[in-house]
Amino acid sequence: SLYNVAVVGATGAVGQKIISLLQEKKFPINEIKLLSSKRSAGTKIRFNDKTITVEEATPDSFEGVDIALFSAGGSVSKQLAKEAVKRGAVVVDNTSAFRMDEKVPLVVPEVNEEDLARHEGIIANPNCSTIQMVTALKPIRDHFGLKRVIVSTYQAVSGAGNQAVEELEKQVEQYMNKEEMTADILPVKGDKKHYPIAFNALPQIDVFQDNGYTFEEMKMINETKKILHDDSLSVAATCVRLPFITSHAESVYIEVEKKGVTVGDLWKVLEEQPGVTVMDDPATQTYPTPLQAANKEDVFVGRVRKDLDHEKGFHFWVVSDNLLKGAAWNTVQIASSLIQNNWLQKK
Ligand code: 11C
Repeated sequence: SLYNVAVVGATGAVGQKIISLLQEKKFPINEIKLLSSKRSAGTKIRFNDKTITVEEATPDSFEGVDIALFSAGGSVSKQLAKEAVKRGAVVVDNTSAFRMDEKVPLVVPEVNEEDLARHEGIIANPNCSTIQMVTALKPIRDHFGLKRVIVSTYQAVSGAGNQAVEELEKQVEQYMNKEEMTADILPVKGDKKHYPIAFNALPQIDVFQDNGYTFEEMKMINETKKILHDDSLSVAATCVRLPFITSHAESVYIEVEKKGVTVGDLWKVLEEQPGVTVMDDPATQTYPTPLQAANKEDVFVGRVRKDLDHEKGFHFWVVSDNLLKGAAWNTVQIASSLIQNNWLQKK
């Protein structure tokens, strides 16, 4: 059968990718509604050879909608997701608004697809940097157990939205013209201070929490435990923004439970994991990079090494397109899984 689908945040960085994927994957659509803030309403977008005008999202926009894909920021989701559910839609939400809500499944289909079965109308899509890490951790944890994760991220500017990308491009021009670089958006649009991202590295993604970690770091910590169903897992994160446009990279240190695990063992289970591609050969300088991973759906893993001091410790490098597996592709996978498994009906 065919479904009525709404995309909320249709003109944003993630919304645009969702619209492309729905076409490319031939998602079973009867009617599509493209919704946005008042500011972007009126924009025209091509969809399957038709021109569709973006409308302002209001509670009544969701009448008759079966599946609503939200990526317009947390405040829009908080305002409208429940309104959509009230009107019969199932919501897949790309923001942090509901992720830690106990009743809301937080899902990466290759990791915890079965959690979708118990949704009550809203399903949360995890943060991009969490998604790519747990996709790589999943087979390792299943085969060898997992005690501890320490991650440092190298995150792309598109994670902060289209305006942040424009800011980077402007700063590069300013730098080349020997002008002073101006910054109004990064590290965080609403925060008090702004620093140039061009030719720089910013160890702040999202706002600071009382414990000294940023919200992005706490998202990685809390979401990883929720997705893997393991509150006893030790997770620490340092999240850093770098001046490239697409794909987040991560340096991950793990400690497994089992003794005697080798790098070859990790390669084998990672190669067998759906959604993961191993690119790892020092002899040929083979490893994933943000440019190579851009526009691809997979999570790429390389540089797998055994720790030199800790018998159960390993290091590796994970790269994935933050707007695809990190956001739009994971969202579309969730929507497809709901249909294929007959899980659209809420519990
Ligand atoms: C970034 N990870 O790169 C963020 C973007 O919670 O969905 C995704 C924010 C979120 O800035």
